[in-house]
Amino acid sequence: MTVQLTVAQALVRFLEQQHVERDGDRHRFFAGCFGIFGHGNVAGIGEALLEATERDGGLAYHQARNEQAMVHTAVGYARMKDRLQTFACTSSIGPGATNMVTGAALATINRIPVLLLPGDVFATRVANPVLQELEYEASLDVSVNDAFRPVSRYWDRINRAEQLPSALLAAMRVLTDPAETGAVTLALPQDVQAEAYDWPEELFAPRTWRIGRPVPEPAALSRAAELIRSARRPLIVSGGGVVYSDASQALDHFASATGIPVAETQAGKGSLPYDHPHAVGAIGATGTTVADQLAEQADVVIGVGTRYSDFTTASRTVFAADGVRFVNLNIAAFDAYKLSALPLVADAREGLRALESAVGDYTVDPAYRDETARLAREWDGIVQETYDRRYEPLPSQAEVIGVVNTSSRPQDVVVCAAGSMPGDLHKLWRTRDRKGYHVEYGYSCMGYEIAGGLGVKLAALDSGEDREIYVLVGDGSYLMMSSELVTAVAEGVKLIVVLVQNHGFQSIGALSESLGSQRFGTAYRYRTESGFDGDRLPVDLAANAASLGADVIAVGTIGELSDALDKARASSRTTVIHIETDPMVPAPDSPAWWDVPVAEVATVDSTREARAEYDKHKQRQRHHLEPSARERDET
Ligand SMILES: Cc1ncc(C[n+]2csc(CCOP(=O)(O)OP(=O)(O)O)c2C)c(N)n1
Ligand SMILES: [Mg+2]
Repeated sequence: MTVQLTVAQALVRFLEQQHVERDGDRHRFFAGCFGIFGHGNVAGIGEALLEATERDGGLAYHQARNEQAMVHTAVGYARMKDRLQTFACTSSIGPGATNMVTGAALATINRIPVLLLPGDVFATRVANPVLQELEYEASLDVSVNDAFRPVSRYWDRINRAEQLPSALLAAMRVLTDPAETGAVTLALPQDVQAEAYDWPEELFAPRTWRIGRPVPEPAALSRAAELIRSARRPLIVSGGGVVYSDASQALDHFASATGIPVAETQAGKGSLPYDHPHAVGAIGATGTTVADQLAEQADVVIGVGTRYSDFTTASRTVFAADGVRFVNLNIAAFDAYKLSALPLVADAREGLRALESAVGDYTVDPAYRDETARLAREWDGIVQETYDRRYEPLPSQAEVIGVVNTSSRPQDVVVCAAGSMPGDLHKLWRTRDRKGYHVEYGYSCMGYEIAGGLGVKLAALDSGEDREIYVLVGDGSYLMMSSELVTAVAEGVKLIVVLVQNHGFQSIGALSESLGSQRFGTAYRYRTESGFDGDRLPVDLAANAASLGADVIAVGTIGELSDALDKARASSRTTVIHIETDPMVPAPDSPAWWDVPVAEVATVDSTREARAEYDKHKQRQRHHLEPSARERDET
């Protein structure tokens, strides 16, 4: 039996029938489709989505304001759903499509599933070049959508209707595979979208993609357990994989049974509550003094679900002990093998359970246990002092974080992505719920905050969860992309946005200063004859937010901020709270380094001094090349 439908209609019908199942819980994979229409998709996918509105269980359409932003929203949603559900995103051809490339990179780097459906130029080429077509003289087979290839985990162009079924099945395999997932791009030539074809009926049968929990290979497990049992100062580094695998409980058990302290990466923050007896907080370049001190002396590091970014390893300086060895438990072999580790390629939850029984009665020395608990208490005291300090006349950013944290409930979610706040949040935010901390720090993309926050809230609503979403956004990120405030207003989805005005890129300003480049080009000021060093600009972001339809409260002090947060919580509408902070008050410093190369020759004295300092740090950088026990045994 066949069904006659256009390519776009068939695609939408197929998406409606895809389900995932993990741990016995089965649900639809696509929550809907975000889209912005143009000639490249309006009459193809657009028409198919219109038909879907007439159908029971038809794919729901959501309008966005910016194509990049709609991918962020899909990512925020999928991350909140532990990658078990996401959105499709449809765009026109040309600029609508390339606007999504940044979103695709963000999704792939963070290993979050999103399905991107950019329109493409005519497959028939009869009337080319179509409006917005890139003409690449060396090959008419190329369009701007080829730019998605390196940022997609699966990429295809549907030039003939017959290609659609195999492309859809390949797309679903990648989207639902935790080791492979990321952005999947199916480029859809605008003529092909509208073409009719007789599809085999079974293409539209309900399909369930089962998400497994692979267990570690027994031999690898016993080698890893042997190494851990020999450790005197072991440390667990918990990454995003722990959260996505819902492995917090298994991690809690393993840490409690062995006494091994647990440090967290940005994506892994929240895998244990901040006050868990074995939690030592953030690790790496934005780490706590506790975690970084333990990392420096660790003899065995157990990385779980982490891809060891340079922020986590402090550019490979934080694991400083001679002979330090790594055991990496990761669903992706690529990550499991990093830092010459003993690899355990497995699901985080199953892997942790297996490790716990494989290490038997091993526990750390009571002195080590006491030392980590004491250091963690000391750090928490520093956090409290930082929350409580009152700077005048302008508050510090850390105080703002403190008030938002203390006035939020455990299940509420903080969302952030770029600027000086992610580092401060990593160190200072007291996470009490495994989904309570949502900082996009794989791509650290300015503009993710509001759009991503919208996705987080949509996910909470769809799961029937009562969570407030606190979006923390700097003035720079806000100026880059605040458009989805309008989408939040249109959808009647409530966000609490705390907009921190400090007149420019203060994170990069501080970085620039530390590298001897004197904050060049990082403040928002009028141009004078000597550069952008005039007065501050008369920008009124509070008025801007109000003009987009949000409720706005402008505050000046921490007390006023606290009142405004109460008001925002009581309201059912999206509220933007505008506060100015003093960018010159830093949060408690992390002892760790970050490798940002300084000019080797320069006329500027401050740069030359910074280079000398850089060279000193560079000498501490490690390669971690020592072969794993297995490789050594074989030689
Ligand atoms: C899209 C994008 N462009 C550039 C950067 C580099 N960058 C990182 S933070 C930052 C400044 C952010 O400014 P703001 O949001 O005001 O935060 P602040 O640094 O002042 O805390 C820039 C330019 C980035 N992360 N993302
Ligand atoms: Mg700023």
